[in-house]
Amino acid sequence: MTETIDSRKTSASLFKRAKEIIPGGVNSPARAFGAVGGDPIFFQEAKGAWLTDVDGNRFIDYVGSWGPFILGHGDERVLEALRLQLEKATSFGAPSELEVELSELVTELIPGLDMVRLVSSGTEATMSSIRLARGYTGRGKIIKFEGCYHGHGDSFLIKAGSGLLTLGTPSSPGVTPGTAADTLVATFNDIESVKALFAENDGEIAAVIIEPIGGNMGVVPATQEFLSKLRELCTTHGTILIFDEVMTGFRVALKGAASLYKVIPDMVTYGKIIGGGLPVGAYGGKRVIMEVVSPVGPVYQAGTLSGNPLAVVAGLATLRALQDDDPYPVLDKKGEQMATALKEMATRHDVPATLNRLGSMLTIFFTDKPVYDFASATSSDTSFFARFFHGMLDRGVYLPPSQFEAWFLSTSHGDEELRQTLEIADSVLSEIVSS
Ligand code: KE4
Repeated sequence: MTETIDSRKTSASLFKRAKEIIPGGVNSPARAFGAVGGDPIFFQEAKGAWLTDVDGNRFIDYVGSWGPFILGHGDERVLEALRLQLEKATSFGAPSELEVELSELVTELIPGLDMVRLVSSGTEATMSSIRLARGYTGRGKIIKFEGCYHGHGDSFLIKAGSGLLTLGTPSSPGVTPGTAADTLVATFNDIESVKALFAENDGEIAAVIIEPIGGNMGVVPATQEFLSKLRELCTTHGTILIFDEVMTGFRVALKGAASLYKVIPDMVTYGKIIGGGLPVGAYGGKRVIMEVVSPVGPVYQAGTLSGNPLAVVAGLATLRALQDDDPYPVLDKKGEQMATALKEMATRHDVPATLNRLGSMLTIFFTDKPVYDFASATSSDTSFFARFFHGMLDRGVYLPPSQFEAWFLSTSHGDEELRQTLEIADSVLSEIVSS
């Protein structure tokens, strides 16, 4: 399938309308094509590994709504759960059995997780987790890592990844100097940079928050040694270690990154897959910490639609399907196949490329350097990525519109989708290098 898609006129006219009433015409800057140029595409349908845009063009989808659709779009088990729930109630603003079931399932699955609080987004989960860590420890500072993204909470918009990198600035105006001063930034995979911050701020650090497998500077896994030493350092200093698994939770393994690295954090945050494509986030941890959250303890956190039945049944159906299917070995094999083939074809076309992957999330960095932190990730040729992105898009493959994001494979990406994707990637690389 190397013919290019024919028309985007409906997308273009929708984008024109959208820009009049929505900033940038998008409800999240990550969708705005800021890093790759051109106009975002408007979609109308999705099924399995495929998207259909408003002009009827079809695309193989490697964004998967930024991670939730590990089972592909519209898994029948999720749809059936939603259909049944729709007829009963979508939200009560009061407790329901369903949120107890989802919370029980997550705490049963995840090592070291005694209690969770359900919220409506990953940002709410991470914001709440650091407020709780501050309330529990009585300390004010946090450590994050350059290139990691933890949602748009003020404390995190300092040297962050994901959409911020598409705007050319890793920090945001509007964050007060006082807030920024409480966020210390270390270098990913560099334990000495963390030790230095602890030495300079001894007794003041409430939490270290990290994506155990970075996904927002592109895929950059932490090394085993780094994560193990980070655990030791936090334990020594009485600092809460938070794994932000909004992206990696239930993505890289059913029991998350903690089960892969055998490193147990004090708290963990979730989003994306836990809601099966509907708005659910969660934060949780050891009982002694979680019981500081209101109404049991004094740390306040609340939410109108937290744990709402409609979103929760989508998450429950997704997690139960993952338990039943155990798709992780197959997803890992698909990811390996894709990464190996991309690396081979880049080499054949004499294109510098580094492939980072963990399970079904991967990134091709157009650099000849190994990528193990933010600085090495940003050595990539982002203009080359932009050309590659549009070449793929024009031929019906929808990649994340930024060098600094993860591609997501799902159980719906079959041999045919992988074959078509690789055939198209080969022709796009060939066209770029010969132009
Ligand atoms: P949300 O508030 O977007 O649900 O979650 C924020 C978040 C927190 N932590 C991690 C590790 C995340 O990856 C995210 C959100 N991920 C980005 C994509 N890399 C969401 C895309 C967007 O912002 O539109």
